[in-house]
Amino acid sequence: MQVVYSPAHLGHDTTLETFMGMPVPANEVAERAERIRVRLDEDGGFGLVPPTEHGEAPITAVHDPGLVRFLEVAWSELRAQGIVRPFLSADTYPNRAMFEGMSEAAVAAMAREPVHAGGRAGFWGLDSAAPLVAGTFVAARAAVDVALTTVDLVLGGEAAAYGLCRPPGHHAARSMYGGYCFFNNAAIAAEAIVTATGERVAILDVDYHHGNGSQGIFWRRGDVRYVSIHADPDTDYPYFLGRADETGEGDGAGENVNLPLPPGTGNAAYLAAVDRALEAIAAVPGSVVVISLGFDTYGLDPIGSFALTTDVYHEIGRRTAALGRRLVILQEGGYHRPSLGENARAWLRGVEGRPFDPLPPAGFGPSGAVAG
Ligand code: SP5
Ligand code: ZN
Repeated sequence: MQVVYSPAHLGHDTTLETFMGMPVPANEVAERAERIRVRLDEDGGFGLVPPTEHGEAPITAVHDPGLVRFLEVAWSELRAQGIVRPFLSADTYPNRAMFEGMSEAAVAAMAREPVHAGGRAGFWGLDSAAPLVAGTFVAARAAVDVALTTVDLVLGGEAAAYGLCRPPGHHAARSMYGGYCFFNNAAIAAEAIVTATGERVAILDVDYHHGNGSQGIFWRRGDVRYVSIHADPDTDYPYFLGRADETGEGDGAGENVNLPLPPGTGNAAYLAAVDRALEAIAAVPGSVVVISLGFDTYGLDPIGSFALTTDVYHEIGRRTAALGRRLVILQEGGYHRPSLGENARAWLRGVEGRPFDPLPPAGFGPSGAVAG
């Protein structure tokens, strides 16, 4: 299988994020993508290809141009305003209750983008855990090109291809970044596939977290079905979306399928949810599925509570390929760094119908794997 990768992600060199007001070591770090790249290289069955540039038009097909401009200038503006920080994080968010009692017209007129960098980050951002640094915009643009090049490979005839996107994307909505995500790589890919083929497209989101951004972008759309298996938002980020009764509206009524699972979910219950998700995808026409692939469902993940094992990723990949559709597989989350490469290798070998033979731990490989 072809793996699309760009070293531009290294510029998004996060070391800290905030969690409930405290600086903590960043979870979404460059080492994640490097671990996966090195491990797939050690496997020997994957070919690495660079992305090609696709420009801004596919991004503004799903995102507000104002979000794109903000992300482009956010770091330089922070510096220009003399605010010394290792990363940009919001000061104040426009909580919906701030505008309570005001008419929609009054809110639209008054809730506008401020000048202060911490206010602008609040205007466009969902949460304080998505650190923005000097290289973030270039990295996020490259992640979109990775996703769109993966689409090109599949529309060009590959049965499946894998885009090693970093930063991830599924929390980014039309006019909002957050949750370690800046541009919604999977949504941009799905939109590009609809435009290129005229077919219906399904997104299967198996990251631990609900992909609120993908759900929102396609909420009223009849041509993109969003199916997600994730931790119950009662207990997990993003808290305010992801419940089973969110099914879409208008042309999108019934096209949004949320399968929330409780903390502690293990292999058997997860696989049962995978079967339900695959049924929901098989029920609609179309030849291409976009996968939002996260490994934060792994038992050792530092921010997840599920208990999946590496061999189950192989089985999920196998069952997903058994749909008989072409797969655009895009990396989302997964934060237990030592297992990321092996879990990706298991999933992708499952898709290819190759058996899963575990490799020795990272650090002992022939190609100078990342130590630790
Ligand atoms: C793409 C993706 O996986 N984004 C996840 C964003 C999660 N952001 C909130 C992280 C909250 C971490 N909670 C840690 C609890 C540890 N006990
Ligand atoms: Zn996640």
